[in-house]
Amino acid sequence: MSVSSALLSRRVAGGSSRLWCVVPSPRPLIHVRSATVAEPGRRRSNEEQLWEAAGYLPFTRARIGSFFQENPVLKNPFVEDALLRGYLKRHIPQEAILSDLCAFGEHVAKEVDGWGRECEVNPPRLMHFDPWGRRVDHIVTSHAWKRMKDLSAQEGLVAIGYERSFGEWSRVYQMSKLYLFSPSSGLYTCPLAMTDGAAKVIQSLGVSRPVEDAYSRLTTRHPERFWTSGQWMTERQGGSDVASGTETVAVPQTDGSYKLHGFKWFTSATDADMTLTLARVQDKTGATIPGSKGLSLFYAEVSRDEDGQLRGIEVQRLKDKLGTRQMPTAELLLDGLPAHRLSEEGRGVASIANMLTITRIHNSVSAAAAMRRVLQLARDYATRRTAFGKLLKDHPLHMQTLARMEVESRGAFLLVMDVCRLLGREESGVATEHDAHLLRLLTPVVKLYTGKQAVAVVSEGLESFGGQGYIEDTGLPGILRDAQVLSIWEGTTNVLSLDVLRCVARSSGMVLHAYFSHTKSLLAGASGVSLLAPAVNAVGGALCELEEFVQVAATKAPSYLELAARDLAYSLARIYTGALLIDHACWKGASPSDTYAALRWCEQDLCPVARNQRRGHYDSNTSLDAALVFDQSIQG
Ligand code: UCC
Repeated sequence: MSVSSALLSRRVAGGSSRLWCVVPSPRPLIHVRSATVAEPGRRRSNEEQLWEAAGYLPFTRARIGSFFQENPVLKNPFVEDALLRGYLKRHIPQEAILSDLCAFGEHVAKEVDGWGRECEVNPPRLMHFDPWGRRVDHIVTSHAWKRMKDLSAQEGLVAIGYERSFGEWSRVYQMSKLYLFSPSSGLYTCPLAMTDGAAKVIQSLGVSRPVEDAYSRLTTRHPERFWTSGQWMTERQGGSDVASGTETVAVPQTDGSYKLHGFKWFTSATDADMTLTLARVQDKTGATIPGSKGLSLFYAEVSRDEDGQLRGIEVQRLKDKLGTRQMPTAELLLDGLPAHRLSEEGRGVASIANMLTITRIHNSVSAAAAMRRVLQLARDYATRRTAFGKLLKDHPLHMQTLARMEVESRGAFLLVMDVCRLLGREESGVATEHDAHLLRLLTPVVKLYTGKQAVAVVSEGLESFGGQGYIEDTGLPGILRDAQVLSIWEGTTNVLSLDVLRCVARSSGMVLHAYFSHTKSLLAGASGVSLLAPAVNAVGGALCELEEFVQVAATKAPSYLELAARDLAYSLARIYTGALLIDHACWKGASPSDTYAALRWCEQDLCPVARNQRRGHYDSNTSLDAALVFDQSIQG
């Protein structure tokens, strides 16, 4: 058989004939690295000898080809992020902040990202027993995980929010830093979120004994003093329904302290130094009060006795999770854990709510950061990867896909930063009542919306690397795995949608009033900008629809609003984000891309709740929904 006929006989069904119509002088399809030396002891086939005689080398004989795809390179995430730099230049043009973020971004790209990877490949493990059979319950973490703790203290990743050196903008500064850190942090942002939340709770309840020292440790910049905190809320019965699912009891001690007995089912970053947790105080007969009114907030330190055993805690096992594998998550048996009550009896949920606000904001920062990271890598890759004769960046369809991700990512960033701005105003004492209402409403909204967006954008981002996006040691699949948790922990999408309804009801609609008036004021600033007119009209129209929806919904039964809750939350997020994008595009330092992003965002259905209301989705179709979900019937 001739070389050419041998090649032709290997033609693949449906393959491009271009490759095969070079007969009678076939060219190697791909350059091969030197493969001229036969492996010792192996005779060359006739076909191979023919190839050699013709001066070509068969790729099939080569050990490796000469082509290697350049990998995407992580560059300084601060320098690479035009929106972040623009936002900060607009609101806090302080040299100290900008230079700190730039230097930190460089450190993240050059070194910290590698530690994050190390956390992923060396996940924590639980050492239940020592070699002599003693129960020790040691959670063994990687060297990189420990370095993250020191780095977090040194960089002030929690402290900045409490030092308040930049007044009402301190939270924006802190969260910008966490935004740079998060995708490279090996999930260390999780313990930092809870640490920040614990500091906030302690501050709101009063920094006094027994938590004075703890507070100073949570907010210090000294690594040797720095503590992280846990947030042990979840029990087997109570993931979302904490109020009725919490079984842990607190037994009063004669010195005024308590001992906790219960089982915490899902405790994140369990190597923490202390925790805040909920339990029911037992009376003298051992009875407790059920529901939310029976829950109190407790502070406990995680410590060991002289024999090296954990005081009052047994680590049952570490969780085997889809993602966040870098971080120890455990099931804990509390068996007489010494604790102090921080809240009044029965005010546990209300007191820990501050922690929920903070961790939900951190969650949103991580979501926006995950989107930004996958985009940074994807756009770098688009300048390195050639397909169909040109770089990916020169394929308009590829660029359209990345641009759509960019719009989502920009919207998420502005929404997150606006909530951080409101938090900073509240904490520095300059917030109006209107700001406080907005913060309460937008916290569940930003968490639920960015959590969902992150999964969609990161998933799309992986696809932009083709098959490599699915290969574990590129580090890309981990971004998707870790994004998936963002819509689950700290309240699922539906639980947070119900929280939106809760705050509307508890404020007698004042949170919505603040929302409408602030969104209108953002739009008013853009009224004379003709380029933005389509976006302004779209947001203005959607806002009217939303107001009409609210008026109608106010006359309906609670079940109507409950069915509308998710669509309502999405509408609140999309409309407000549209207004923020418009507002940012009006800033004097804005770029044409800021205008383009605003226009693109506002092309989507900004008010799905009005659309679905008109379709009658909230009337009485629960039974039809259930019938569809459980459908077993075949007609005819
Ligand atoms: O722990 C977890 C993982 C930790 C990892 C953290 C890292 C995250 C960031 C990482 C970045 C990488 S996950 C477990 C988290 N669990 C949840 O999120 C629970 C979800 N369930 C809820 O949110 C529920 O809605 C509950 C538990 C709040 C419902 O409880 P109740 O008792 O039924 O709620 P009530 O009765 O409506 O509210 C009781 C009080 C009220 O105050 P008062 O009595 O003064 O009127 C409410 O106004 O609590 C107040 N309250 C709130 N206040 C309730 N929710 C809030 C809130 N969100 N903000 C302010």
